[in-house]
Amino acid sequence: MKIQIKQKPVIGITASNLPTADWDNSRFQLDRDGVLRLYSEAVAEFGGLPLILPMVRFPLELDEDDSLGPVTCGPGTLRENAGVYMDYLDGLILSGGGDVAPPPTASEPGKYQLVDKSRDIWESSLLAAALEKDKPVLGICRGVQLMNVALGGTLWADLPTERPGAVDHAQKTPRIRPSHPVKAIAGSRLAKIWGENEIMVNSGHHQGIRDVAAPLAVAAQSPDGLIEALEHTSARFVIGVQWHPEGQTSAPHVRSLFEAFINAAVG
Ligand SMILES: [Mn+2]
Repeated sequence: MKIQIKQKPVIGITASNLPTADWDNSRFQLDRDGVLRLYSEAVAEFGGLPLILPMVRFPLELDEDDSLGPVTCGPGTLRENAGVYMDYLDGLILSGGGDVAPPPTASEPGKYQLVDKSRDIWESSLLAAALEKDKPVLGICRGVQLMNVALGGTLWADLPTERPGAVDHAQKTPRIRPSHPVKAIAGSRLAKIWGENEIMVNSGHHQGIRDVAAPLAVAAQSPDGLIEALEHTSARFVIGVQWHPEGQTSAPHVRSLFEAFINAAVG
């Protein structure tokens, strides 16, 4: 499908809270929303209008242990504001980043890296709103993990120590280079998007999908049996991949994935 300028779907891309240099030790200087430009460029390349979503700490849903103090915003809870965002957006990308916060039952919470609970709550709210409004969602790396945890699934906290195998999921080479094969599950939506042949993907994750949340289904696996993609079984288009397609946009399987996502966002 060729997208005309007026049809361009607006795709929200979630951001990480990137700490800046600690120059005056104030939260106003420490908080900065950011995401690699590769995500925006991939959306633009396939006909969408990228829009980076700031991680505003809307009130009333802060954790009790949040030490940042009260935040003054306009009306509505974080969940309600996420709903307004999703009314406006045509699609959502849950981007990569640090680990989703460990569950209270985690035996080794020390294995979790760069945890940001505010971001988890914000992205879970956006996902819930997208599902409610049947807007397309593409989860990337952390994004597929967030999707699984938000809907009731679990993660491997640290693949190298908990599930060592033949496949290196934390490649040392740049993310534009693929490093391990992945195969779509026969009959899955992903298999329809790129066929059932093996594809080569990049891999930069130390956590992985363990138990799959009930509304999701396994859509692809690597040769060591690790789950590499999930898709929602009833939503129109909710897919998460464990690799970084935004770093491989010349690969035919990535092109067909982004085209399918953007076309779903057009409606
Ligand atoms: Mn991998």
